[in-house]
Amino acid sequence: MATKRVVKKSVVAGAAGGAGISIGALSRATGIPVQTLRTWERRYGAPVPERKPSGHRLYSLAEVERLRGISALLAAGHRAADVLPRSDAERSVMRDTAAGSGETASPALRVGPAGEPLDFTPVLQAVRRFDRPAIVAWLHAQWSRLGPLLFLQDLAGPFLQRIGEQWSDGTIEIRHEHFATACLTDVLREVREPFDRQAKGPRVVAALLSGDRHEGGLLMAGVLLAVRGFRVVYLGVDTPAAEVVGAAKEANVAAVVVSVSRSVPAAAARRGVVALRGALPKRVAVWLGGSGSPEKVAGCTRFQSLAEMDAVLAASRR
Ligand code: B12
Repeated sequence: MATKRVVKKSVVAGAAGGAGISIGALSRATGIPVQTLRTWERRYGAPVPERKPSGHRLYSLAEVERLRGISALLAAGHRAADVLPRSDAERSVMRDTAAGSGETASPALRVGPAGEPLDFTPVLQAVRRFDRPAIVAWLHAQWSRLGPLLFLQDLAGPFLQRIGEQWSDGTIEIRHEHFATACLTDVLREVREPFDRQAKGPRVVAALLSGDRHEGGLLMAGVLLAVRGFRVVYLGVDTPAAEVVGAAKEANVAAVVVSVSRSVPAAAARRGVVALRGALPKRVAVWLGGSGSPEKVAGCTRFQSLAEMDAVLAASRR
C-alpha cells in the first residue's frame, strides 16, 4: 500500500508526454537503491530513463513491475549480468524455469545459529561502511562457533562468492570487494598462526599458478593443512613453477598444494599443472583444488572440495 502511494505521488508527465517517475520514486517502489539503478544503467544499459529538460532521469511506470521481476530473479540467485541485458520474454522464461525446478543459483547456506541459512546482510552492510573491526569481529565469532571446516567451506567461500555477486550486481564497487577480501584473507592468516606454531607434521608448499592472484581458496586449504598438523610453506599468489619446485626441494616437502581459480583458462591451468608435476621429484605429491583446477592430470590428486581434502588429511595423519 505504502509503495503504491509513493509511486502515485511522484508521477509526473514524461518528456514524451507519457507518465513518468523519478529515480528516487522508482527506488522506493522497488527497494533497489538509487546507486544500484545508476550502476545498472552504466554497466548493462538498463533500466533506460528518459531525461527531463533539467537532465533528471524519468522512468516509465512499467519499469516498476519490470524491476520487481528482476529483483525476484536476483533473489533466486541469478546474477545481474545474466538478467539485466535480457528481454522481458527471456526473463519470463527464466522465472518459469526457476519455478519449475525449485532451484536457486546461490549456494545453500545452512550455517545460521539454528541450522538455517546464514544472513550475510549485516556483514555486507559493514563492508559498505568500510567497518573493518565489525567484519573481523563477526568472522572471528563465526570461526569460534562453526570450527575450521564449516567456517571455511560454508561461510568463508560463500562470503567471497556473495561479494563477487554483489559486485557484478552493482550493489558494491571494486573498492568494497577489495576491502572485504582483504579483511577475510587477513583473518584466514590470523587463525592459521597458532596451528602453524604447533605443527610438527610433514611440510607442504602451498602456491597459486603463475598469473593467478585469487588466493582465498589457497588460504583456506592452508588453514586446514595447519589444523591437521602439516607445516605449510606458503608461497601464495602468482608463483612461477620454477620457484615452487625450488621451494619444494629446499624445504624437502611431502606435497605441493595448488589452488587454481576459475579465472585461469582451462588450457593454461592444465599446462601449468602438467609442467609443475613434470619438474617436481616423483616422491613429492601434487594436490590440486579450486574451481579452475584441471581434472585427471597424471601424478596429481584433485580434491573436489575442502571437505574431501580434510578427510584424506585426517586419515593420513592417523
Ligand atoms: C576476490 C576476487 C578477486 C581479487 C583476489 C584477491 C585475493 N586476495 O584473493 C582480485 C581483485 C585480485 C581479482 C582479480 C581478478 N579477477 Co577476480 N574475483 C574475486 C572473487 C570476488 C572472489 C574469488 C574467491 O576468492 N572466491 C572464493 C574461492 C574461495 O572460491 P573457489 O576458488 O571456488 O574455491 C573454493 C573451492 O574450489 C575450494 N578450493 C579452492 N582452492 C582449493 C585448493 C585445494 C587444495 C582444495 C582442496 C580446495 C580448494 O575451496 C573454496 C571454498 O569452497 C571472484 C568471484 C567468485 N564468485 O569467486 C572473482 C572472479 C574469480 N574474478 C574474476 C576475474 C575475471 C578477475 C580478473 C581477470 C579481473 C580483471 N579484469 O582484472 C582479475 C584476475 C587477476 C589474476 N591475475 O588472477 C572472475 C573470473 C571469471 C571466470 N573466468 O569465471 C570472477 C568469477 C568474478 C566474475 N564474476 O567475473 N579477483
